[in-house]
Amino acid sequence: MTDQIQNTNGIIDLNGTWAMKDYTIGIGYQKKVYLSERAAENCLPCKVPGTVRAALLEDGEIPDPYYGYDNEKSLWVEEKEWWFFRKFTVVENFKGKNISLVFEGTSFSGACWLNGRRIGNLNGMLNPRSFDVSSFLKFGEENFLAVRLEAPPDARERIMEKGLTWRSPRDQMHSIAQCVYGWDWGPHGVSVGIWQPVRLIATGSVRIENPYILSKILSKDQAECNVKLQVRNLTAKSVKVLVAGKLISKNSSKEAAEFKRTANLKPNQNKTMNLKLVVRHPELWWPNGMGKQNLYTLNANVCYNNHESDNLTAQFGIRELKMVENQNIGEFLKTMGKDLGDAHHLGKVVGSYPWTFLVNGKKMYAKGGNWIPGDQLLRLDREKYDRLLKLFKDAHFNLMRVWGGGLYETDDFYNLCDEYGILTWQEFLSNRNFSKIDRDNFLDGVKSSVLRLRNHPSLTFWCGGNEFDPDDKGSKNVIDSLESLLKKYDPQREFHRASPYMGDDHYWGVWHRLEPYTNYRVVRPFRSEAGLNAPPAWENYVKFTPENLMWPPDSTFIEYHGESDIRFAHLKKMMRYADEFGESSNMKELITKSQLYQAIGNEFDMEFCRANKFKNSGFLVWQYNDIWPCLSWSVVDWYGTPKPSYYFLKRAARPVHISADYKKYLWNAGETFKAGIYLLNDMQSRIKNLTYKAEILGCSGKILGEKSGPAGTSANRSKKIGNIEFNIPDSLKGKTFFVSAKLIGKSGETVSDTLYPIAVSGTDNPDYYRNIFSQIYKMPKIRLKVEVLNKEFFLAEDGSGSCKIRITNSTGNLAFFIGARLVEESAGLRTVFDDNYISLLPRESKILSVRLESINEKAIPGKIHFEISGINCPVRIIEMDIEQYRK
Ligand code: BMA
Repeated sequence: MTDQIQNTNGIIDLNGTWAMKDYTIGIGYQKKVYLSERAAENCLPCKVPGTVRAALLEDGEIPDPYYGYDNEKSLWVEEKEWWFFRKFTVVENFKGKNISLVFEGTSFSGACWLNGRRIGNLNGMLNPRSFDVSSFLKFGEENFLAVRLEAPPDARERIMEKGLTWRSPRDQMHSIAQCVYGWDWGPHGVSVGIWQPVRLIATGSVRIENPYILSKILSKDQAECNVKLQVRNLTAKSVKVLVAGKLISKNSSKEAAEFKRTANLKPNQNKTMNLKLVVRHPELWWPNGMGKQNLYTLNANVCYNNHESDNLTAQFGIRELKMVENQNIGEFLKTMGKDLGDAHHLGKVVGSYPWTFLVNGKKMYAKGGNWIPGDQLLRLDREKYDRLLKLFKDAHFNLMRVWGGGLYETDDFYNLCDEYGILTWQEFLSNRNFSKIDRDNFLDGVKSSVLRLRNHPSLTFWCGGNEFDPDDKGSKNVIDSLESLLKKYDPQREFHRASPYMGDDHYWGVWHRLEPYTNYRVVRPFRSEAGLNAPPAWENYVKFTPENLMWPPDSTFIEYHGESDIRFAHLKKMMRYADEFGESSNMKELITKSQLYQAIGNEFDMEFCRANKFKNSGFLVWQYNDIWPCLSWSVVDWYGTPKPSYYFLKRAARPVHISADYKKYLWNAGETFKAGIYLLNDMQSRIKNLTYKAEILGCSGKILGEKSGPAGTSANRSKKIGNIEFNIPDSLKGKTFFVSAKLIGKSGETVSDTLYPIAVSGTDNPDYYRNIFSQIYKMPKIRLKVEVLNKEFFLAEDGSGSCKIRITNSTGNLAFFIGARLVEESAGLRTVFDDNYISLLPRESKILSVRLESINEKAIPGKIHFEISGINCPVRIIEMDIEQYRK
């Protein structure tokens, strides 16, 4: 493959199609395939950035590893050495320039050769490499680039049982995302390949690098930007250079500040230039829900001998972030000491980081999730990030924890977080203990990532990693060095040694220890992990599950595509929760029940944390996304389809929301059920003159109790606005009732609403949860009225459109857990629902807005169908004739 490459701004892109070939370890090198005259024959095409397994799949050489147990069929990739080849020409006028060959990420280790000469080693998935190739390149003729890579040797030490490979987490030895060895939501499968871009960068003999922009808000009308730039003299003589640049508002394209400075550089000197710039009328960057995401660009260049020698651009935002102490932290610290039984929950150190985010002087309650790599085969295109992060923003979320066993996320991820107002915290490598790590290699990877990411306004602080003790003998030293390195390269950001540590909580009693979701009712300064596991939507589940493993659920399969560890009894846990709604008779039903529990549990946790706002300063659901098609804690599955839990959390995260808090959901007849009613206000303005209405409803929709009152609270505050109590009669033994709460606006409109099922035990055992909600499956059947409000529909040239669907319950009964989906949904035609998995009180009606997104207009078929059904609402299909909306 030879390309005539265009030079744009001194960058030569070497991404695209390469050739690849495997050898037994050592053999490719022995055969000297890095020499063009000995180049391998019968190569396969592969995409860069990309991985070997992704290429083999595309080339039809392996079955889809995500189907059934087929992951096993391509793990042989880890046993081989892989060679990648690329031919290219470089235009004549590049001669005399300083040219670097940059690999932004290769997995895992190896070396590269240019025109037969070894130019250096590649070592570490998270370690970019840059080589000076000025004297290795040929100009105006063909160049031959060869790269050799192999998996780390411990990838081959697999845990096998029942002929299958299970997760094999180990002490962190390498600069590699730990989850590639398998995690409890992902299979074993170490990615080999050039998984990040490759490019040649050509400059003159003085370079300008590593911009670092810090902003300070001086007043409403003025901000100060401190710009640090490194200017590097590549020559062996003293030079005088001119460094100039501009700050430009992305919003208005207007220039906000400019600078011009001369500098004298000694031979080979690397000089840091500090520039203090004043920006008048700064347009601040705000997190999602608090204001606009205004961004600025720094364009800078260095001139030497009256010619531009190098230039750079960097995106940044003007915002100030401080972490401040939580309310009542003293109270928490008193109990914390006693509470340290399980180091995994709170870390071992008594004390707390400040956990409240203060952005541009305003307190922000954090709502969001935990992020893991988006694909096991590392097919990480911008569209995929965009869908997931846009959904995240739509859910009123504002904080993502980039979990430590994954990646130091990509530029696409961070650029989108900047654009969508998603704050992040980025962790470094995860797991257990760092005593065996190649420390220098690890720190080298960290340094590159910090230099790459530190200007993003979305990035809040750095964190050592996930669930390990950063103070134990093996790790302390490494974490201390990490901290010093971060102080040096990003002094303005805080560093947390680990998560959990000093006040953040990973609560796993619910799910791993089978506790009911009301056990989430423990106030911690910050809840950074908690969640419930559920399979993806039925129509996605069937895509990766072979027919013969479908029903009854096969425990090995569920574990393989679930917690990836045969000892974890995944199926048992799944049934523990799903069976509260009664035994299932098919997989589709089991999925619905499992998803329903996940949805209610997560919603309750978010609402409980919010109700204790600023004693607790945030809730992050474990986990937001998936690495492959699986049964996991994710709220959006690998296909990009939200689970019901996504919509329950979205409602629970509404800036203004009403919620109920009860200490348990399994009661006995004769007891008095009590719930506190809370008004949750994340707006920066106060709420007044609203009312609330709480009701207790029987399964048939009959009102058994009622309470209403005024609702109001000050800005950015949660407040208990009322109580509802209900003496549970004997007649409800073994039955279910519902608590409904509504926040009602001045004109009688519903501002926010919520509904919770509560069970009355049929036995005397308070810990017997099986079947407690089975009455829900016997509720009177309701035929829903479904209408498409066609007038709202349009179809744009890019193939996007939107419509509204009105769903009405015209009966006197309750319609529970109603989901809508597009039957024709596919990778090329996606939907985004503003709300879904709703319930309707007697005679209630709700409107769902649906956005259709397709690759192009033609990807939308002539007719589309929405399928709507609820637990007690038989399927309704509505058809829309798209033809009439085409131009
Ligand atoms: C925590 C996380 C993950 C894990 C999750 C569910 O331990 O940090 O490592 O996937 O719980 O078990």
